[in-house]
Amino acid sequence: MSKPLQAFIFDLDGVITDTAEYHYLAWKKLGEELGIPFTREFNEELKGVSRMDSLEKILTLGNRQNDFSQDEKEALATKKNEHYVQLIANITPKDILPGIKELLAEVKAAGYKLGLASVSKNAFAVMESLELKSEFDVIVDAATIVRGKPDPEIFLTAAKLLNVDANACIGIEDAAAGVDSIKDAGMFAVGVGSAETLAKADLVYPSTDKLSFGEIVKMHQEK
Ligand code: B16
Ligand code: MG
Repeated sequence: MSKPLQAFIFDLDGVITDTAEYHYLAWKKLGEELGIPFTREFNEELKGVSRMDSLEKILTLGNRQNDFSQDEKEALATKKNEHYVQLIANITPKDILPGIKELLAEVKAAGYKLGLASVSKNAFAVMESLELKSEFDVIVDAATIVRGKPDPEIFLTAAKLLNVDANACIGIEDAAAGVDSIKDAGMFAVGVGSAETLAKADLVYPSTDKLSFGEIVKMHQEK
């Protein structure tokens, strides 16, 4: 049996807002510039993965992992980030995905704590643009952790800072690497996206507007 529920920990990109699409477009542009085109299917492997690890995966796909020095790789990652920063420049609260505001309100009304676990170095800026920063009790981003998803460190750090046990937490993710991180942290995992890609999650919804607070709480309790 799980401990009585105490907290919800949300992923950012692809759960709270559709920046997962912007990461995809920015990497795709860099990939094309390098002569390494890739599909949306391959992009699933990049979701939730840190900037440098994503670059390594793309270079490996193009068999170019040994073609660049560390400095050149840093420059490529910076270039991707410049594409990405342009794409997120005009984000406003209107870009919060359907159903998320309602879910956040239900979580708070029920007295549960609220955490954010994003490996993005742009997480604070995006949360500010969405005007959501002050809603969260804790925000854990790339600056706070050493190991990115799928390592459990980011979700465990969020639970620690919220002062709650891992199995009293629900983690919500759109990425397979993120679901692995939640499960290895010992939490209940809610996936948003394809049931096939997110097979390790305890509960999967096809999109954010289908997230059901009542069902999630009930399923966590029964686990
Ligand atoms: P940045 P999340 C992750 O954020 C994204 O899913 C992933 O695509 C991105 O590469 C990573 O952040 C790093 O982002 O380049 O902005 O530091 O899903 O953990 O909120
Ligand atoms: Mg994500």
